[in-house]
Amino acid sequence: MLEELRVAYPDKKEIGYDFVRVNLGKNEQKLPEFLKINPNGRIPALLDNNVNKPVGHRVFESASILLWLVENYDSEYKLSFKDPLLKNEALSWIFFTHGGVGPMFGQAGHFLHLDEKIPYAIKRYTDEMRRLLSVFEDHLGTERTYLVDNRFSVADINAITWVKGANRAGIDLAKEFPAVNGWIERSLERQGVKNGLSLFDDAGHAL
Ligand SMILES: N[C@@H](CCC(=O)N[C@@H](CS)C(=O)NCC(=O)O)C(=O)O
Repeated sequence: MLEELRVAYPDKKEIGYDFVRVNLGKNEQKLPEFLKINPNGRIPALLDNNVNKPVGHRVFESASILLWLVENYDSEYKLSFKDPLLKNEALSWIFFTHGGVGPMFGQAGHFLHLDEKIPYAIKRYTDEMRRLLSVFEDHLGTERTYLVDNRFSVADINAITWVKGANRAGIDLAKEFPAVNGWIERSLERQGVKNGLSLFDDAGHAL
């Protein structure tokens, strides 16, 4: 999101940021100084030093971070919506992704990579991945390029990092979900998305 904002508003100095790597292997996300930013001890988290000076304002939970950024830095609605109906449609997709896609994809990844293979759990969560992907697929169909109003927005940003990882769970997006695949390919062509993703490896770990 920050890289998309930087592309959209190249002259806005306050969009600059420091990317701080948190080593999950060393449990750095549970250290007291990190818990001050996210009391849940998980990444990502944001400390916005442009407000509430000198301490800044903390934001945790990925969707909350994205919404904070568009509400405060997307003054021309280049990645969000002014129209109340479109704004609410975007919120619906953001909640759908945050409450459904994130947790289910996360559980699928957990059970797929566990040394002990538990067939019930793997089937349960990969089936749920497919069900959620089919919701995106049906919505996008042949008419829509992006989730809301046919333009790339915070709703897409919130979803694509999860969805693009479906192939790693053995789901062939191009074959099973062609509309979703087209949406992901279109999104990944964007300079802001490329810049943002260049900070991470394919599995989503910070480089
Ligand atoms: N609902 C949270 C999920 C955050 C989450 O699960 N983060 C993982 C990495 S993707 C994490 O920090 N795991 C380390 C831990 O649980 O200690 C969000 O969207 O921000």
